[in-house]
Amino acid sequence: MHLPRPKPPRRRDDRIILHFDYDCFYAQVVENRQPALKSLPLGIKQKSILATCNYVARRRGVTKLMGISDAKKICPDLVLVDGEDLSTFRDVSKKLYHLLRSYSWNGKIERLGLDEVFLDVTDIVAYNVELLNPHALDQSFFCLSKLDPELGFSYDATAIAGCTHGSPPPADQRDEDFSMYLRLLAASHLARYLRLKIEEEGYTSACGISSNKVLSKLVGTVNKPRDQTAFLAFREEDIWSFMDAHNLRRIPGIGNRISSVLEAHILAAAPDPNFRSFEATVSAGRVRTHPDMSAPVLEKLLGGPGAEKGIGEKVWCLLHGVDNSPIKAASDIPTQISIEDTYQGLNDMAEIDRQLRLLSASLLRRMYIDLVEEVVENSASPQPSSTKRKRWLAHPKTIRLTTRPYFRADSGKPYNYARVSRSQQLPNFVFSFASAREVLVDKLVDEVLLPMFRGLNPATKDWNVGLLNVCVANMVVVGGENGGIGGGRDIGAMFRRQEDVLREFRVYDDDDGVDGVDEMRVDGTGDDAERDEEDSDAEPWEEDDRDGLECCARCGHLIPGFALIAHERYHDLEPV
Ligand code: DGT
Ligand code: MG
Repeated sequence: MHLPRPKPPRRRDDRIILHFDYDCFYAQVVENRQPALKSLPLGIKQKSILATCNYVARRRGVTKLMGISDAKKICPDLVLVDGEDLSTFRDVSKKLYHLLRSYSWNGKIERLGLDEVFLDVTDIVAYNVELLNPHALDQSFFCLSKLDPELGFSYDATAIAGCTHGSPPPADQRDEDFSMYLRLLAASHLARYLRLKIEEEGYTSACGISSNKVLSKLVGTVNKPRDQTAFLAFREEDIWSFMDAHNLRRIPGIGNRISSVLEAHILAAAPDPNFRSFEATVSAGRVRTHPDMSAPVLEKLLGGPGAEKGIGEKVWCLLHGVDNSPIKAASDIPTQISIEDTYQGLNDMAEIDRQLRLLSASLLRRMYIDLVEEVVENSASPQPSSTKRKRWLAHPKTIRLTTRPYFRADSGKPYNYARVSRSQQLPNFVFSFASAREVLVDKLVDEVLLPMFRGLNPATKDWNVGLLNVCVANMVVVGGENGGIGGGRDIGAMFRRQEDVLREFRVYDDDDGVDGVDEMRVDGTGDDAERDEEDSDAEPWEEDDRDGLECCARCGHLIPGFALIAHERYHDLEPV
């Protein structure tokens, strides 16, 4: 008996999302510092692999994540530059993010890793479509500010900017598809303008333009480097066939675990828990069209303890190119900061101690970069003067130590095998500006990390340490006296404090490294250098404490949606 095919999920087309991905990012950062490298094949080395390589090297057959020795065989004159220190990449990433953010009206901008940015431009695009004059489309003006009608750029609205995937609806058809087409068209010109702004800073990029994250991210890869693609698919079938053609593992949100379970189901085999690859043997289409496939079946296969709530429905939607996840409002504060390194089996306590001190020093350095700001204080009397003072933007509440034993790469053990973690409250002394950084590092290691290490590894010798990871999390935003608007009347700060109090009661998932932000990217050697969970390949669908909060367009504070109107009224009453 044939069961009826389950209903495909409904898609929403009311948003316009841009997805930017900078070309060979680390390589471009290095090239901008040493322009002579631009014309040479360049590889950025991390331990024994290439984190990335420039397009000159790619044309010679070198690929991202290739082993150094293989790359050298293919391209003997490959120039290798060390990319272990991520700080310059982070700085450039932040600069470009702030540039893009300065064009957002609704503050909905999200960074994914160091070189990808989602921007929800629904509002700015809708405003500009309203401005279009059907009799002079070729002389259109894209307005970048509602307040200043002269701020913007001229463009030709008779055609899409850049490449397209799919075809436009018939011009005589004035229906929903046509209005979607106009919005994509306006968005494509905005995307080109923003890409040029990024190029003025020295960075070329690819961009995808569509109505949700998954489609924008995937369509942006169709024409790269240095190009953009608008997804002109108006019929469901066109979206499905676009999605179907992708390798299952290439669908953002479908990681290794999900992909190996689904693959095993389709091929009627047992899942291989050790399998880690960036390719699956089945296409997304094969899973979507499999005779017994549906959201409930996916839930049965993928759900269970530790799995994300509603995972079956989510994957079913993704397979159909449906993704209603929002672009979260921007925040400068990372959800966690973690530093790790891998070793070939440390057994000497003095060396473990030394490594913990190195990791802690890096961690504190990162905390200072990301969580401390300098504020200028003006005093009027007795003589006008200004002084600079440091302040913490947020205090992480938890510190976590993770260790893993060393196994040879060919041991067949999965990356997270025997990984153990322990968390505790981060002591307040680390926030002291009065003590020297080295003193804080020593105190942190002696009083916190070494006892934690002994708790995790009670044996007195033969620890065989393969990985150490130190992470701070559970950020509590500090509502400084000058940090908010108008001192004590800061509603945003009040809600954030409420959020912080509640956050204390949230369960901190000690295992989130297994399938979440901590998941290693693909090289499979276990040789990843310093990792930064904020900057890692966190999936855009990851849970975030800031869900449900909206960004106030005037002060940038995150406010619960229900309180936004009251908050705006508060601004209206504010003395100018
Ligand atoms: P693209 O976008 O194909 O032109 O090239 P990239 O280099 O921008 O590659 P992408 O966008 O996948 O990643 C951005 C940067 O992140 C890249 O320059 C190096 C780093 N990265 C990406 N994947 C990995 C990985 O699996 N391991 C390590 N260590 N670094 C990675
Ligand atoms: Mg890239």
